[in-house]
This record gives sequence, structure tokens and C-alpha cells, in this order.
Amino acid sequence: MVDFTLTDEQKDLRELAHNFAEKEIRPVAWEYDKEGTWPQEIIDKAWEVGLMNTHTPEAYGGPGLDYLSGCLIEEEFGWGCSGIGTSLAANGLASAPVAIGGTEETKKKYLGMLIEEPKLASFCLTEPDAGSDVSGMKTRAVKKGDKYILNGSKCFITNGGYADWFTVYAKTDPDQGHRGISAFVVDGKQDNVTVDKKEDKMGQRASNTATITFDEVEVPAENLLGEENHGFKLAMMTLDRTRPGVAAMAVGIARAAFEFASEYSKERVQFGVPIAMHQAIQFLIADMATKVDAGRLLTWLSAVQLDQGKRNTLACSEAKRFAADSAMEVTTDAVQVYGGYGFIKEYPVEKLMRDAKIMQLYEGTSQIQRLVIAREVLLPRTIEETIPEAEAKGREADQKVAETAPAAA
Ligand code: COS
Repeated sequence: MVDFTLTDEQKDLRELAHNFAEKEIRPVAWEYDKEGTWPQEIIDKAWEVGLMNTHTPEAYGGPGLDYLSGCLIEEEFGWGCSGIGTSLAANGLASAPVAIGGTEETKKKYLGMLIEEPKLASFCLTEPDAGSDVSGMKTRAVKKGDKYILNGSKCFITNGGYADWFTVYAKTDPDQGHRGISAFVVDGKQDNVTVDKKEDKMGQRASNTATITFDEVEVPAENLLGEENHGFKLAMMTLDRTRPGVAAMAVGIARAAFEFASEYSKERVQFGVPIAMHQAIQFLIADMATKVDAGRLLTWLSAVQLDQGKRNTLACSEAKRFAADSAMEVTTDAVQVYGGYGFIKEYPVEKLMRDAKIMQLYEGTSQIQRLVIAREVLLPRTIEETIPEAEAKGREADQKVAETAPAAA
């Protein structure tokens, strides 16, 4: 049975997130965008009301929410301001590899840290010469006794300037390509972990995007996540879990643009009638509405598959690709509906158009998503994953699962 009805708990959560976005995020969003203001007080409030670290399992103090609920929250964040929303959601990206691959002690320590206080963590995968091509990374981790020595630089790190800890990917066997990468948790507050650069961005200007350099950093061997040289797979499993949320945020941006454009089209009069009376504008609005709704359906599918314990690689790449590209199209059309005013900062939609652009870039470009979709469709493969107990809602705990990603139908 296909049933799109949310549970009462999910409806309450969506309402909580919407009210938060409306009262705490929207009123400051355009001002924060202008100044590139770091939204610390909003992070503190979101943490206080329980809208952060939503997937952290109950065993480590978190609410252990399902992935669909996470998407409901992220859509509202995106509707409020995706720059601030990205700052609020990024702990999920850093935490997922810990939840999947960390030892019991690591999970208690690092996931617990984010629950005890409004602290932040960042996911360090990308490097200047390794973006889409993850295996091209140069960061090295060399084992010495009971430690690894970490050297390298990671760029475009969300919340990097404010993170208390990082999940860092590094080569442990440089000759083995993607099979020579390992993942670690690294304490952020150490002298030889430095924040080098805060990026001055086109959009999502309230989020912090930094370069982090690790210089001879000693990482205890127990901070290795999963098995040595299995970090690439951990990164892919992480992205499968976080791309639904990114897609949801893109839906939120598109929805905001659609709402602004619809309202404006009813007020703006040209040729003696509100422009909403002109078919040229009606068609733009109709396509916007369709893209928002279709993006949401794909997003929910990708989250529900996860909640059902299925591998969602195909669905989450479809959702992320479609929702991100749609957000770009919808925000561009919203500017079109506003005409010349749309290009002016005094009006709300140019910010949304700038913010939407990153949705086609971060957590895998739209081209990478197409690559993944094409592979899953043309050469469906069975991938073995070890699903940790806390996450294994619909499966046997701690079992190895070999699965082909299901298609939508
Ligand atoms: N879940 C689990 N394992 C996966 C997986 C998934 N979704 N996707 C791939 N794997 C495994 C494969 O099974 C394969 O395992 P083996 O080593 O046992 O053969 C391994 O990972 C390599 O897979 P693949 O051959 O598909 O890797 P490629 O290097 O050809 O390409 C892409 C992978 C390009 C899709 C990947 O590098 C990618 O997603 N890049 C974008 C990264 C990104 O999103 N960066 C943004 C920064 S993060 S904010």
C-alpha cells in the first residue's frame, strides 16, 4: 500500500520546524546573507528545541528520529534559509560515519558530545584536487604504534571554523585507490589542526565554509571508523543517508521561491490585470508547483527506503539531482516572475537563486548524481553493507546486508 499520510509525531515535528523557520530563521535570513553572519544564537535555539542531531540514536542520548522526519525538518530549514539550515544540519553528515563505523566508546564520546551541548562537527572529505574524484585525495594517515599521524588539507568544509571534531578521510594505503582510504574522528581543538580560510560565497552566506589543515596530528588508533582501508565505502554509505536531507532542503528553497512568486503574481499589475491572470506567468507558476511536489515525492521515497532498511543509492541520487536542479530552475523562474525587481536585493528571490546553486554542487554535483543513477540503472550491483544495530530498524541487528538498490516502482 502506498500511503503518504504522516504520523501525528511527524506532523508535530514538521510544525515545530516550520514555526522555528518562520520565527527564528526567516526574520534574519536576508540580513545574515548580506553580512555573512554566523548564526550561533539560532544554532543554540535549534539545539535547545531538539531540531539538531535528529538521527543520533537514543542509545547515545539522541532522539533517533527516522529519515523521513529528518527530511520534514530539513525542508522547513530550506524554506527558512538554506544557509542557516545547512549550519543546523551539518552535524548529521559528520555523525553518520561515526554512527555506522565507530566503536561503542567513540560513539558515546563524539555523538554524546553533540547531544550534551550545542557543539558542532564537520565532515572532511573534499580536497583542492579531490572533489568528485574522492579517490584522488592526498591527505595521509600513517600508523605508528597505537596512533595514526595525519597530514593534509581539506577544503569546503561546512561549519569547519566552529567544529569541535571532524570526520576525516585519509589515504592509509596510497597505492590502492579507493580501497586505500580510511576514516577517522579527529578532535578539532588541537594546536596542529588549523582553520585556514573562510570562503566568501555566492550563496548560503550564513553558513561557514572553511579549509582545515592537519599537520602531524596524532589520532588514537581507536578513532578509526570501521575497518582500515574501508573509508571510501563508509563515505558512500554516509552520502546515501544524507542526500535525502539535502534534497529536502532543495525542495524547501524551491517552495519558498514558488510561494513568493505566486503571491507577487497576484499583486503585480501589468496590462490592467494582476500578472497571475496572464497565461505566460500561470505556466511558470504551474511548473514551479509541479517541480516542488515531484521533488518532495522523490525525496520522501529515498528517506522511506532507508527507514525500511533498504539501500537507497538510486533513489537518493534521483532525489538529490532532481530537487537540486528543480530548485535552480524554480528560483530562476521566480526571479523571472518578479521581472526587473527580481534582480534587486530589496526583493527576496535573488537570494534564493544564489542559495539554490550550491544544491547542484555540494554532497555530489548533479553530474555525479547522474553517474550514480546511470550505474544503478544500467549495471545494478549488489553491495554489502554492515548496518549498525542502532540504525537497523527494519533489519536484523549488526548483520551484513547484501543488496541491490531498489527502483522506484
Ligand atoms: N554504498 C556502499 N558502497 C558503495 C556505494 C554505496 N552507495 N557506492 C559505491 N560503493 C562501493 C562499491 O561497491 C565499490 O566497492 P569495492 O571496492 O568493493 O569494489 C567501491 O565503493 C567503489 O565504487 P565505485 O566503483 O562506484 O567508485 P568510483 O570511484 O568509480 O566512483 C563516485 C564513485 C564518483 C560515485 C563517488 O566518488 C562519488 O560519489 N563522488 C562524489 C563525492 C561527493 O559527493 N563529494 C561531495 C563532498 S561530500 S560533502
